[in-house]
Amino acid sequence: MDGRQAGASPAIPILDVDPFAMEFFADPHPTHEVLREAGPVVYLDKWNVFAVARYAEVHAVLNDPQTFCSSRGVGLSDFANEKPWRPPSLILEADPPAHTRTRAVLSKVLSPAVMKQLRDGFAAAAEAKVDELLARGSFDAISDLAEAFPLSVFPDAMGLQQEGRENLLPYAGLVFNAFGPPNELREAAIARSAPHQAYVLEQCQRENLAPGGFGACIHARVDSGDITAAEAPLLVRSLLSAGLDTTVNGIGAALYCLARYPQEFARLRADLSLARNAFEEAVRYESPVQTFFRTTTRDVEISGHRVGEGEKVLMFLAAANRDPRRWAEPDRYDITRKTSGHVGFGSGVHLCVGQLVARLEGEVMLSALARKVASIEITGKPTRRFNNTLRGLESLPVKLTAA
Ligand code: OVV
Repeated sequence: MDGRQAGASPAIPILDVDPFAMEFFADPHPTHEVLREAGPVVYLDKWNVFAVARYAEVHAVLNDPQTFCSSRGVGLSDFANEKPWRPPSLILEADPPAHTRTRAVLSKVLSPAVMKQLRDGFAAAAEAKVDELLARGSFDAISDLAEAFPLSVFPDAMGLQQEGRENLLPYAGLVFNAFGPPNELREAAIARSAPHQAYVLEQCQRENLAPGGFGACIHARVDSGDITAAEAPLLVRSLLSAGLDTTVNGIGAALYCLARYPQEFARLRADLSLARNAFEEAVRYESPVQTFFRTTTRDVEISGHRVGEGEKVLMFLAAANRDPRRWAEPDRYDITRKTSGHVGFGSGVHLCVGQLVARLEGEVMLSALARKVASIEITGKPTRRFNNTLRGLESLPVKLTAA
């Protein structure tokens, strides 16, 4: 006997890859290829998880939330066995049917009609930021632009007080590190988290959120009976967790792409209507959110390979977004690519509920750059920021030339 039985699933390759190690973060793409080519599903024995890195399987897992649930956590930690580091999110870490009601609330708060009201203000802020940076000439494209622009629009759109906003990026960094394994990144972030958590807890309260903002709009849904008074602060917390660092890294990705591929920046300058797709393609190309986990709710076959109940399945969104089975020239940043179907915002019932805010920020910034800037030159060595879930730079020294 070779240990196999008729009808048994073929062996799942076991890989000695740590996708939460610094060496991996420094250059993940060769290892993404190894993961994709090893098979439709692999096992990573460093963290005892199954993983999918091909587009078809990532898409399939995202679109079967009954089998691949979120309510046991979308990080490595299984909430069925371990106490979560904070009360679970009512949207991210929930499954239908509970998820459906909270999702509907945030979906309305971040709707196309709301984006229409925000657009002119966001566009004016983007133009002012680009004018200011053109006057400086040389600056850091991460701190001075990719962080500064979202910080100039998102906290106001939320309705946050001025005081304490410096806690927002550290809190988000913590949230995204906490999805990872108990490595140094996660443990250090949690160890320093008390002031960041205290700030966010306080700002989620109704009395601290200005009228007209996303936060007040969430609390208003208590009065209409859609959510309870206890649920509202937690839904505000979701926007504070997911609404800033993600767009920082999305805009950072787009800047890094346009700086590295000046021919694509030239194409954007020649046709401003490409701004929105240039941002979308940067989300595909860099995948600011690299990974999420699901947990199996039953024994399941993934492309003919058996996975038992209660197993963590790691989805490599970034690897799916460059799978040559799905994308032509996947490693090329092409602002006219048909980007639809990329999983940089996820897919299925959990598809990013804030994607319209992200796209609005990305579009107005790339449009302002395309109108006002002739060239983006990288003037120093970019350095990488390390996070268990987010991919992005710490620093990108650039020099802009006015159009
Ligand atoms: C998509 C996302 C990331 C991080 C946190 C949350 C959501 C949340 O709902 O808290």
